[in-house]
Amino acid sequence: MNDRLRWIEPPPDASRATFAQDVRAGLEAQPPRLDCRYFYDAAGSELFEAICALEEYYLTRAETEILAEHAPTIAAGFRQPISLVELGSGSSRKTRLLIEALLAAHGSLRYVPVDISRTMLEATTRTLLADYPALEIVAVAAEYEQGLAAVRSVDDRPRLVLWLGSNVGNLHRDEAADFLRRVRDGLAEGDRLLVGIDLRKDRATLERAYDDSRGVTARFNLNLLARINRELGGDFDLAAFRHVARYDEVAGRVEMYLVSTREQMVRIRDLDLVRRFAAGEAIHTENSYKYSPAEIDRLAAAAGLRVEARFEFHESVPAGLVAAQAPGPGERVPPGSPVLLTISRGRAPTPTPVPPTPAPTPTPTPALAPDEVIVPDLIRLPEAEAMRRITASGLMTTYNNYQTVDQVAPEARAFFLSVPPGHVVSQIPAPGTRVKKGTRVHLAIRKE
Ligand code: AVI
Repeated sequence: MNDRLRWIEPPPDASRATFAQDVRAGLEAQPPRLDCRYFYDAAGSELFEAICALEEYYLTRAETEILAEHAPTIAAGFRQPISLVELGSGSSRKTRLLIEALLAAHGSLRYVPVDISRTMLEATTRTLLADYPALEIVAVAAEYEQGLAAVRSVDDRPRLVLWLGSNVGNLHRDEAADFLRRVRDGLAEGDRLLVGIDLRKDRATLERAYDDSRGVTARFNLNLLARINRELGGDFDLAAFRHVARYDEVAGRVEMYLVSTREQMVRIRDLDLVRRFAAGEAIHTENSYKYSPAEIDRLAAAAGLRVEARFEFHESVPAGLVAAQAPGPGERVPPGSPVLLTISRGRAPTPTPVPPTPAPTPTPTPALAPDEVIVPDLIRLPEAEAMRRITASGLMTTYNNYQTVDQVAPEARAFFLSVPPGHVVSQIPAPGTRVKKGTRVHLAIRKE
């Protein structure tokens, strides 16, 4: 027992039942998917820590350097002891920089780490309490939703809410805005929000970061299947699935897949489920969205937030350069405005035109079930021809999205402009994806 530590957590059975339901729904879906929230059991959290230490995974390094540089300034923005709430706290390693700055500024601090890995939280809280005698911890072993409730319940001090590590990137853009709006709704006058967002950048840097040379990210991805084996009595053969990470520059996201290397049957005992995988069939396991500065402004606006300051990391300019600040230093702002600070790496984009993204699965034409088809490659086709091919393939058309160049991130513009107006610039599902007949194919068309 420690009177400086309090726990908030949901009943364990509820989370196991949700895991089982989500795995069933994801594997029965076409194309199959698994939710990236489930990466983080004890083994997955450790693998994620190993990813953060990789040279190729620049995100952690960039954020750490920014915090090292700016933690004292951020702490000085509060005049009294605060609650530091961290959504998705993991090892809290980077957060120590802020914890130290806040303790130095105010003498005491309440830290509210929210993480779905109870094991990781236990280890983290133990060392933090030992290292910082003036620290009080309310540990929330839960998902973000319960974390949000905890944010609201810890309400007798001003709050700084942290959402670091580009965790925002694992939500679709509209989900990210909804989530930030709910965070904002839980904030009171004078509270602040600090969000770590990864900028769009060149494909090579991104694909290296998500498919590292030591295969740590591959093990992290495959651990999801190992977890299903451990917790739900699955019999996935991990050697028969391959890790794939690819950057879709139009959508601005890195997608991760586990691709079946051969035709195989997988049984999951506790779900009473048998699933056939064709050779080349891909399970979609994660999206990691990247943002342009304009997209960050749109995200903040959609969440009812205003960007007060951005700290960008440039590889060529070390240690957390302030690239832009709005409003500028010394400007007056209405008291109590919720604040979004954006931290990122901001490396100059590579201005090379990028060819359309290849399909995640180099499908060696697996035997298709009678109700299945492979999505054709429609990129660069005239809209009418693309629509004709969709219906000819047994798929369905849907409303298309017409884009102008100013709606596209700067990094994707060269590719966008290489496609004639009225032609397809992106499609969902991606070419080569195996889907049920009748699946709707959504196209983005260059408008002008
Ligand atoms: C936790 N999240 C922000 C990481 C990311 O970059 O999307 C998870 C990750 N996936 C592969 N590598 C790291």
